[in-house]
Amino acid sequence: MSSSSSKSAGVITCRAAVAWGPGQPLLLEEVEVDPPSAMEIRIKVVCTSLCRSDVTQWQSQAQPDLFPRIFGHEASGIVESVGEGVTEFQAGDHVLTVFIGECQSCKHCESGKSNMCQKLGLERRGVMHSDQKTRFRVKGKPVYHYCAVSSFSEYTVVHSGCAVKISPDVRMERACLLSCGVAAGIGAAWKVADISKGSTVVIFGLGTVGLSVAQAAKSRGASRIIGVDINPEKYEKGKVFGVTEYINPEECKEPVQQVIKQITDGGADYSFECIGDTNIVSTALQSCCDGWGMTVTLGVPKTKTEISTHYAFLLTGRTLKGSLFGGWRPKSDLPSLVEKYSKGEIQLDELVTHDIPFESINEAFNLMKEGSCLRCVIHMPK
Ligand code: COD
Ligand code: ZN
Repeated sequence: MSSSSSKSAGVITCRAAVAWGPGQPLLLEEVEVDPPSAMEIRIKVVCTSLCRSDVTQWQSQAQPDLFPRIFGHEASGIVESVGEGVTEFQAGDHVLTVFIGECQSCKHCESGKSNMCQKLGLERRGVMHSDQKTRFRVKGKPVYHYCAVSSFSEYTVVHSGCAVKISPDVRMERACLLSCGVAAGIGAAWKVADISKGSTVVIFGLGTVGLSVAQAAKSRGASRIIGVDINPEKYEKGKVFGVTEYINPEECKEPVQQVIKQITDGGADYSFECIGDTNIVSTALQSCCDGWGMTVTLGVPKTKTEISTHYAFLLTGRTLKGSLFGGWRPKSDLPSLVEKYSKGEIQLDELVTHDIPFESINEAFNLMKEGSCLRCVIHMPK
């Protein structure tokens, strides 16, 4: 346990990075963390990486009532204690947190076709799934959660369905990337699109998510992986993950979809939206070919939430497919991704541009706002 935390009557007092309002710098505050309720576990967070959606939600003015709030959802940690009824975990287990759970008993979990768990789906109201309450307090006030994970705290409570056990041999300071963005990118390519050998792939946005699509497309034997990004610095990094060609839409004389159609003889086999801009969905759809072209969306929209496109793009046989967390069911599927990382079959280390101590967490937010990082891994005190 860290020197700054203490235990009493089941409540742990420790430090958390608290956001007091949209876009306001996080303050390291002393918070109280409740013991885990039934079917929940309390975790000592070891490492947590900053995901674009933490920043998007922190900046958003859409839910001003959900402050003070603790963000963070890409995390690795060690189980500190378990609530009533938990048999899957025990204190000392190493885990990854996940922002969509798998209850393994609802219609979707039982279908084997979906990761849209009806009980532990994406939590947007800043509370725990089971009782719509929070497990944190600061200065006597409840602190809202984010995605029912809230990993920017030395300790956090999650539902046992929102954590996945990993081997103690796995590097916690890198495996946390598989909690969200990297797994989402790999799943979109392997599970949702199911890219076949020799395919032509276009990726809009070469952040961590887009680069994860690229590495997964490369491993499937895609013949061309075209990266589209307004930041020219992304091409060098892209090459490391298999990007074979780069297009900067701001330097194109024609709309980027026209350029792509020209260089691919009528459009790519697959395109992926990894920017979080709903306007790009139509661009991506127009960049893939008639007949079998497929566009997969991964981005969580930053502003406008509606999409619009000409119906002709569907009439001509293209498919528009949505995805969340790459279609992975966390408990059923994530362990095999962790194993692939351990065997060197998935690149994570190359996506980490900064290792940052917890005290400097605002630096990670600044780097992501400026677009000058891929993943920043935040290290909690030992
Ligand atoms: N044209 C081309 N490229 C652009 C444009 C544009 N108009 N605008 C921005 N870009 C580039 C940026 O230069 C950057 O390189 C890239 O797009 C975006 O990358 P990042 O680093 O900002 O973000 P990522 O890669 O971490 O991914 C962010 C998504 C926007 C895809 C985000 O929605 C996400 O993480 N989605 C997948 C994970 C998920 O399912 N999350 C749900 C709950 S957390
Ligand atoms: Zn995320």
